[in-house]
Amino acid sequence: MGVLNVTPDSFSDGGRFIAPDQAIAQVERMVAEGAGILDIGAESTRPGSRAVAPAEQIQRLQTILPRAVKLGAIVSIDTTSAEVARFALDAGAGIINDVSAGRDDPDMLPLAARRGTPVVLMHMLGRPRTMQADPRYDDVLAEVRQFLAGRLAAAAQAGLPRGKCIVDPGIGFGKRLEHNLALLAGVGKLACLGCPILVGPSRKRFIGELTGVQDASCRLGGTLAACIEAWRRGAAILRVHDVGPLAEALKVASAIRRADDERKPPACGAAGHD
Ligand code: HH2
Repeated sequence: MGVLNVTPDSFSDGGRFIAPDQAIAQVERMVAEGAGILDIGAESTRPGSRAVAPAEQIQRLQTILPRAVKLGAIVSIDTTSAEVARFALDAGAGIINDVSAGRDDPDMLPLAARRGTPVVLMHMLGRPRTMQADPRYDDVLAEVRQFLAGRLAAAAQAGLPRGKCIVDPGIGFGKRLEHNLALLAGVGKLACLGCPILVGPSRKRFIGELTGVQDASCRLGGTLAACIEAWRRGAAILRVHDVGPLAEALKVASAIRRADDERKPPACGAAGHD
C-alpha cells in the first residue's frame, strides 16, 4: 500500500504532493513500483495535528483521486469523515482507511456496510492532537487486540461482516517506542481476530529514536526492517511512502522464505518410515 498525502503538513512529506501534477506523478511511480493499493489522504494525523473540514479534504482530493482510480490500482481513502469517504467511493475508491475505526463519525461503518466496502479499523489511543502526551498501557498487545475486537463487533452491528474488515495496531498512534516494538513483534497475535493485518511503520518517529535519523524522509532503512519483520509475523498489507524499495525487499524476503520451505524435512510420519 503506497501512501499519497495531499496535505500541506504531513509529518514526512507535507506539501510535496499538493500540486496535482506532482501528486499524479507520485501515484504513477508507486503503481509502476508495485503498489497494489494507493492510500490517499487529505488530512494529516501526525501527533499534534488538528482536524481538516470535510469540504476542504474533498477540495484537496477532487482532481487527484479520480485520476488515481483511472490508473487501475485499488484506491483507499484515508479519512475519518463519512462525507469524504462517500465522495471518494463515488469517485471509484475501493477501501476506506479510518484511523478512528469508525468512532469519529457514526455514519462511517453504516456507509461501508451499505456499499459493501472493505474498511481498515485502526487502533489509536486518544486523539492525534494529544495522543503522544503520555500513552500508557499495562499490556499493549492485549489492549490493542481487545480494542480491535470491539471495533469488529461494532462493524458487525452496523452490517459489515468480518470478511470486509482489515485490522491495524496503529503504529505511532498513542504509543511510545516500547509499545511500537511490542506491537510489531507481536503482530501475529492479532491473527486470531480473523482479518488481514495492516501495519504502517513507514518513516515514523520510533525509527528515528532507534537509528538517530532525525529527518523523517530519510528513515528508509528502518522502515524496511520494520515492514519485513511485520510481514514475517503475518502482516498482509504494508503501508509505506517508499514503494519501490519495499517491493525489492519483499522479493528477497519471499525468496528466502520459499527456500526455507523447500529445505524443511517432511513432517514426522510423512515419509512413511516412522
Ligand atoms: N499512519 C498514518 C496515516 N494513516 N493509516 C493506517 N491504517 N495506519 C497507519 O499507520 C497510518 C494511517 C500516518 O502517516 P502519514 O499519512 O504519512 O502522515 P500524516 O498523518 O502526517 O499525513
